[in-house]
Amino acid sequence: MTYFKNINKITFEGPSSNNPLAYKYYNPEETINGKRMEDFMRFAVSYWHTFTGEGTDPFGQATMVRPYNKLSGLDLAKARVEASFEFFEKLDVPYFCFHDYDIAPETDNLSETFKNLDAIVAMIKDYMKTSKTKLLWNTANMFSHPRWLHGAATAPNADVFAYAAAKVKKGLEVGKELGSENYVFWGGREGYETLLNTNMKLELDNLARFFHMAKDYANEIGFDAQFLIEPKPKEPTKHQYDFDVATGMAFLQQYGLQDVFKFNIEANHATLAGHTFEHELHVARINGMLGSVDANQGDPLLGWDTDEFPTDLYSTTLAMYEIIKNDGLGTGGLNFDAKVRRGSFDPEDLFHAHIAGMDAFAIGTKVAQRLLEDRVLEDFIADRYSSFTSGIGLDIVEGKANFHSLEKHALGLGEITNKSGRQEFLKATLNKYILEAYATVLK
Ligand code: XLS
Ligand code: CA
Ligand code: CA
Repeated sequence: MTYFKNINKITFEGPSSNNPLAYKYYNPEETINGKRMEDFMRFAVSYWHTFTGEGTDPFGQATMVRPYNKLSGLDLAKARVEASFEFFEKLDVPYFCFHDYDIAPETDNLSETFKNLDAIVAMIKDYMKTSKTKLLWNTANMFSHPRWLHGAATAPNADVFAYAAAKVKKGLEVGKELGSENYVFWGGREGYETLLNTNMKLELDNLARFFHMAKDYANEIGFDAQFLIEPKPKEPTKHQYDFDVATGMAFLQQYGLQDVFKFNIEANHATLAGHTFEHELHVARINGMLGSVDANQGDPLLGWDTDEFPTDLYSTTLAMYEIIKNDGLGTGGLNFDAKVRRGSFDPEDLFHAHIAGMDAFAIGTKVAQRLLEDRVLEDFIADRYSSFTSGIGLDIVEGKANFHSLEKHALGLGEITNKSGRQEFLKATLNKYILEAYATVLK
């Protein structure tokens, strides 16, 4: 059966194309940083928003028109698999991601849930034999069902902890079966609402115990995927334990897990934490912990996780600047953890949304690559810190200075002269590069 009937394979037609169902800037064959764009960007479709999401919000019912809407249970799950592989092929996308709960129905009986999962995983494996689309990461949904209302690995109830362990154990087996390149741990409800009823120390100790057990089991079964923590500051709990990259790093170091994990950084989670997307990417990068990216964007007027498709070229440019400086994402990729708006309910909107996101990142990549080639920010920053390359500055950096030598230096100084940070000039330069990229691309 064909699910997306009026849509042909999406191809690169270039910026002058007026075909809405074509890539204008994303050319999988073009070279970025010595790699084909497809291999460098490693775009992924997220199963939950694209195939499982129904368009509900706290005030309204489902709006999405989908060809499999009338089905339920395992029939629905199977139809979604068929539709998803048709979608991957038509979009020509190299990766996808899912939660266990997205692909197969959960019941109140764990063995039954596992059986459902086995049936769908077998079907996906079959499809993957003839598809180019691979699994970027899988994860376990431990936040939707009421059993997780107080958390999973940080729940105050040991039975819930055990249930969570069983789910992740299965998730690691599924990841291995499907050749997943990463395994994601997003905090879900791992956080708290009020200290009046919370033993934070025990909850954090338990979370670390859980992660160690997960790694032990992955090693035991020979599943060598990169483990990723996905920080988020709030929502669903008021205080999420994996607030941001810096908080996550402190936790990993405290519990001896720093070599086990890298970070999966989501744009909308960064802004919820009061950071920019590029701040989170930068903190992870300079610490060698940038693993993968959930590519989306929030809405500055709304204070929650809106998971919009990324179209802001400043954001994609500055994100790709970090990613190119990181020499790509290794086993990670750019996963569209993004959903079409409630009002964009046609199946065709799923294509428009992904095309918009992929083109926005392709433009960002081109601009970032030029900025780096011309060493626009690099040279400016090097000059700004040049006082640390000789004299007393070099002594500081090389560990040769102490408070005696620094006092002596300071006493010999006249008035100190500072240099301008030239922020407005640099922003104008960024504008120039974005506009020039268009001009070159368009000519
Ligand atoms: C929710 C998260 C979630 C993770 C995977 O806000 O983004 O979807 O990416 O569990
Ligand atoms: Ca995410
Ligand atoms: Ca999100």
